[in-house]
Amino acid sequence: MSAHQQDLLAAQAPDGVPQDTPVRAESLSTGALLLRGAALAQVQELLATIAPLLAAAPLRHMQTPGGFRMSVAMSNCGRLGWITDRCGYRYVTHDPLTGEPWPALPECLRALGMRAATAAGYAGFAPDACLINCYEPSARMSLHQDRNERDLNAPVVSISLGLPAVFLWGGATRAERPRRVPLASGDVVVWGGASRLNFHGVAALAAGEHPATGARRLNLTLRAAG
Ligand code: MD3
Ligand code: FE
Repeated sequence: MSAHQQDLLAAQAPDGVPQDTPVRAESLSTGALLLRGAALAQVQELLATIAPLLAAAPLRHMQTPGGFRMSVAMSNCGRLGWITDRCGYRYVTHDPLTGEPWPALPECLRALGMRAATAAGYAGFAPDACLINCYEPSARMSLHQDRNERDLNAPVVSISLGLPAVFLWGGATRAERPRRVPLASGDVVVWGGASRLNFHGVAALAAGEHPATGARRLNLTLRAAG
């Protein structure tokens, strides 16, 4: 990682909190950059920030268009939120569960996403949606593409919190056997460019206890959806 990228990421640490774990950047494929530990200094702050949002827009198990209950529980914050139901996958401005607009995108989350995107070469990233995924042991996400966002030139920034997971990183077609990439709490990944439409998923979460989240993994994905 360049000194410039290091500076951008170091700027995320709140005042007085030393970023004692060095951030290492690892290219997963063209356009996809894994920044291990980039949000480590902010794990508690991020969890405290989203707790009240999840009280207003509770995590829920959505239905796929085919009628299956997703094992991952989801909610959103930001101007737009991603949902799935019997009518399909889409972004909506209001939470169908409460009828209210999704909670606003917290500034610390927007800033983290913009810094990570800039460090990965996507300056000008302006997220307007954040999908919050919650995995309990055995929850998984099968291989899929993210293509509901209007501007597919914008990257997706993902932040992992809590229990570790095995991310499944596939190719441009479903036929390509996915690579298994371990993701830990505080890891940030920026997915864009040539890899933006790659198939991907998450293997069934292994049981465990994490000091910050208990028996759960949360994943936040910042997106430019609208
Ligand atoms: C690569 N979530 O919410 S984050 C999803 O860990 C999703 O909860 C997983 O896949 C999770 O759609 C993986 C990493 C991720 C997110 C979006 C992507 C990777 C991506 C979009 C395009 C390419
Ligand atoms: Fe996805």
